[in-house]
This record gives sequence, structure tokens and C-alpha cells, in this order.
Amino acid sequence: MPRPHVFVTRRIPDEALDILRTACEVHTWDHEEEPVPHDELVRQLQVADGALVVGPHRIDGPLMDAAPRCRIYANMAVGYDNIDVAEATRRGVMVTNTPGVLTETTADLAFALLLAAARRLYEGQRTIVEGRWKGWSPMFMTGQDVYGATLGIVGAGRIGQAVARRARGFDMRILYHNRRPNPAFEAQVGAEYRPLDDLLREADFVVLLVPLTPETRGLIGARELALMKPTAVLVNAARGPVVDEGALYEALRTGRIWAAGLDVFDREPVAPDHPLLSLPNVTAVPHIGSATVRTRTRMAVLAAENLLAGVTGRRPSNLVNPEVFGG
Ligand code: 8YV
Repeated sequence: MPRPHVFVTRRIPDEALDILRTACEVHTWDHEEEPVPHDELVRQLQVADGALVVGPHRIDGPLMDAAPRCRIYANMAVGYDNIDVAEATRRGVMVTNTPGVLTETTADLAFALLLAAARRLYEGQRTIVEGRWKGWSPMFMTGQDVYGATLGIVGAGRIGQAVARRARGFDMRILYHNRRPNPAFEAQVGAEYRPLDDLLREADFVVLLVPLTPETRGLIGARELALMKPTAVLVNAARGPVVDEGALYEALRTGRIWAAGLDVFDREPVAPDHPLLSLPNVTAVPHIGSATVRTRTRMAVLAAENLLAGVTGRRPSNLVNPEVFGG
């Protein structure tokens, strides 16, 4: 039997490629930062039995049309809003993701953004670098206390729960909003469930960790931001479109909320002249939630294991559409 042909759309660690090479013909797009051009992606997918994918390309119906042999798209991310899963499922094509391995790393980054925004770390560094530090004064660079404050987690899945565990060390009161209450999580960290509006009114820190779905797109807009405290900090470590960026800009510019820490944006890479980046109370990083050497390697390995399983007739561990494999 011929070895399955797989395409890997980004440069990934050798450890992951070696897993695929045990049983597959492996083709890769081997440029570190530049994504594979669309034409080349189509050319490769035309003959591929499976693909290891990760943004920026959207894997949609037309692309699937161009990939008649492809039985599996193994995403190297926990979020899979870059893939039209309904379309894949309709065609009996498997989609997998990489949950678990990035939980703690992403929670670290979300908490780092929370601390940085509350204590004005980025603004502080700029103040020094730009020669604007003239000396000490009682209310110079004053921020908001994290220790003992109230945290509101919107989306207490794996990563949200990991953020809550960190918050316990800061003696924070923990509120959360989910599609449905999670009694085990409440018992574990003493978290209290709140409807979204109540959470927004009560929290000093609101951390967004929901997946991007039709229900969560635009979840935080002008109305929601107006419910928040003027001293509140918003952290988005989920997906850019969960927040209405125009409304967030106005809320931050006018002091309607205190600050924001952002790992994600509507359009990525975000343009350097994006209005949000002109605000001193925005701490922004370039979608690096899971970006540590160990975690990205683990994600690549897990995606490769899922892909290998899929193209060799085994059930991948992290199928997001199990119905294509008999439920
Ligand atoms: C990925 C992420 O690096 O896993 C996710 O959902 O957001 C990150 O860990 C990113 O999605 C790659 O595009």
C-alpha cells in the first residue's frame, strides 16, 4: 500500500515531522514566518491524504473542493475557528485540535497581561525609554491592585480554570460565566457563577477565554463595556472578534474602563497604526498565548499524532467532529 501523502502548512519542530515520517510521505511549507501562498496550498492539497494546518488560511468549502483525497485536517491550535467544521463533517472529513498541552502556558500569558495592564508595565517602560521619568511623586504611575481583587472569567474551560488557579494565589475572589454552571470548578477554586452582565458589573478584572463561535462573536460591545467599572481591566486571550474593537477603543480612550491587555485582534497581524495601539492604557502582544518552546513543540507533536492516526485509519485522540468516525 502506498504511504499516505501529508502536507504540513507551516515549519514545525523536527520531533513532530519525525512522527509523520514513520508512515507518511511528508511535504512541508518550510518558511519560518511567511505563510504558504494560497496557490501552493491548493497545489499541495490536491494530492494530500491529510494536512497539518494552522492559520492564517481558512479551511473552507472551496479549499476542501480542491482537496478531494484529504481525510483529515489536524489543526495545531486548540481553537478551530479557522476551519469550517460543519462543512468538513458534511464531507466526512476529520478535524482535530490540540487541547490540554497549551492550557497552563496560555493561562500564564493571560495572567501576565492582567498584571501588566493593571500595573502599567508597558507604559512604565515607555516612560523610561522616552526620557519622561522625571522623579517620584505620590500618584505617579499608579495602577490597580490585583491582590485581593475580583476576577471575572468569561469562558471557564480548561484555560479559564487554569487562570482561576493562578488567581487563588493572589487571594482573588473568582466569578465566572459559562454556557452552564460547573459545580466541580466552583468547589475546586471557590468560584461563583454569574450571568454575564452581573459579572461585568462586579469584576475588577474581566478575562475572556471563550472560543470564537457565532454566539461569542461581538460578545463584548459598547453595552457590555458600559457595565464595567471605570477601574476595570479587560484581558482578551480568546479571539479578537469576541470584542468590538471600535467600542473598546472608545471605552479606553474615554476612561470608561481602566485598561486592556490584548493577545488577539480582529485582523492579525494587527497593523502598527491600529487606533488601539495608540492608547497608553493598552498592553498588546502578538497572539503569543501558547508561544513557549515546550508548548509549541507539544502542540506540533499532538497535531502530528492526530494526523498520523487519521491517515492510517485509526481514530485520532482529539477529534472535534467525532460523528465522522461513527460518533
Ligand atoms: C495558536 C491559539 O498558536 O491554540 C489556539 O487556539 O490561539 C494559539 O495557541 C494559534 O491559534 C495559531 O494560529
